[in-house]
This record gives sequence, structure tokens and C-alpha cells, in this order.
Amino acid sequence: MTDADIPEDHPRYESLVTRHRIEAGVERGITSRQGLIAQGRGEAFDYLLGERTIESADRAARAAAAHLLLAERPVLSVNGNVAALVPGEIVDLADVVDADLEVNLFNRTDERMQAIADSLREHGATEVKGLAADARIPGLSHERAKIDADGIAAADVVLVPLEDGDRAAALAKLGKVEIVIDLNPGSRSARVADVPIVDNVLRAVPNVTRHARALRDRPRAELEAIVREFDPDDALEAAERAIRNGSFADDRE
Ligand code: PTJ
Repeated sequence: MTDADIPEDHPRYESLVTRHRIEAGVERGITSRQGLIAQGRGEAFDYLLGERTIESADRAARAAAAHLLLAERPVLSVNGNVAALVPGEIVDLADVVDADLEVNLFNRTDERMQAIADSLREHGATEVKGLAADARIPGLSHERAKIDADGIAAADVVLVPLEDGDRAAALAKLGKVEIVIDLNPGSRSARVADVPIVDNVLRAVPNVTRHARALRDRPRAELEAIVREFDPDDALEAAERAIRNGSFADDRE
């Protein structure tokens, strides 16, 4: 089955496409089996949020775009779920904001590193970092800590979609501006982020790109104002409110 076999008028179209892509990612050696579990957890929150981009997540995506455009050395971190769900979209975002792509895995193996780097190149990436692994995130056990000295280690702004909480916290301690995409507003990753985007990575990545395209010719002062006015605690509270008061329709299965 391919994405094209899923009827677009199915009430849960996006969810079915997502499941299919993650499954295909596991089959191709890109996504870890734990990635399936992570996806299930994300899907539950997406359901509670109404499977849409809530207004506060859109504001966060705009602030993320402004941060990435202002950055000296922005890096987009790619794991097995991101590579399965939004390979072309993440390459597109890197192009628009002139960021590096770095493969950074929680369950790191050489085979998965290579498969993901190859897939990103197939989707148009010219350079993929992460394979050198010549630097470490302090305070984490060996494999999870590996990063590139001229990639995440040297970055001022890092986008980490679907990050493990422990590592998100360790990255935040390094003093980088951290943008996290995570459907769970209570997750540690979302809580340590300077910009938590509580949205499905499938919608969030193209949305940050759309904002970046719209903002890229604006004066720096305007981008700085967008960054300054964004409040991560407000964004998390708004997402929690949306979940509590959610009117998720019961015609979805
Ligand atoms: O490819 P690897 O080895 O780097 O491993 C990647 C995973 C995601 C398996 C690893 O980082 C992991 O175990 O993550 P966690 O701790 O399960 O956290 C994943 C978070 O992402 C959870 O809070 C989920 O709610 C959230 N999430 C899952 N799917 C999505 C999502 N957020 C946004 N969009 C999704 N599609």
C-alpha cells in the first residue's frame, strides 16, 4: 500500500497516512520499532487536539521561523520518525532558512544513520551531518550523546522534533535556543523548549516553512519582536486548555 491508496475523503486520512509512513520507515530500516510506540503516543494527543493546528501552535511555528531566520548557525535534527514522516518537508525547511540537517538518533546504529542520510539525499539534501559524531552532549550516556562538532555542537538554534525528554533537557543546558515539535504539551521536551510547537510534525514542519517564506524578507527588528513576544508557557497552557475543552468529534474512529 502507498499513500496514494488511502482515500483522501477518509475522516482519518492524515492519521492513516502517518501510520503507513511510519510502518514503511520501519521496513526500510529508517525508523526504530520504538518509533511505532512514540507515534501511537503522539496520535492520542493529536486526537485530543482535534487533529488540527491550534492557534497557539501556529504562533509557535511563526516564532520558530523567526528564530531560524535570525540564527547564525541553525541546525535541524532528524530522527527515525521525522525521516519517515516528513523527509522532503524537512529538506525544504533547511533550504528556506539555510540550516544544516543533522541525523541524531536516540537508538543509534550505523545502519540507521546511513539509511536516513541516504533518504534525505534522495529528497534533495546536499549535505547531511551527524555521521562524524566528533562531539558529545555532556551528561548523557554514550550513543545518545553523539553529535557533530560543526553541527549541533556549534549551533545557536536547534530544531528537535519528537525528542526524548532527557536529551532535550541536556541540549537546553548547552544554552542553545531549542525549538521542539511535540504533540504532548506535558512532555519534558516541550517543557524545556524555548519554542514548543504542540502540533503533529506532519503539519508543523511545512507550517514553519510557510512562515519562514513569508518572513524571510522582513527586517531583523520585526523578527526579533516576534521572538521576544512569544511566551512558551502561554503556548503550553493554551494546548492543555485545548485538550481539556476539546470538542473532538465522535464521528472519527
Ligand atoms: O529515531 P530515534 O532512535 O532517534 O528515536 C526516536 C523516538 C521518537 C522513538 C525517541 O526519540 C523516543 O522514544 O521518543 P519519546 O520519548 O517516545 O517521545 C516522543 C514524543 O513525540 C512523545 O511526546 C509523543 O507524544 C511525540 N510525538 C509522537 N509522534 C508525533 C509526536 N509529536 C509530533 N508529531 C508526531 N507525529
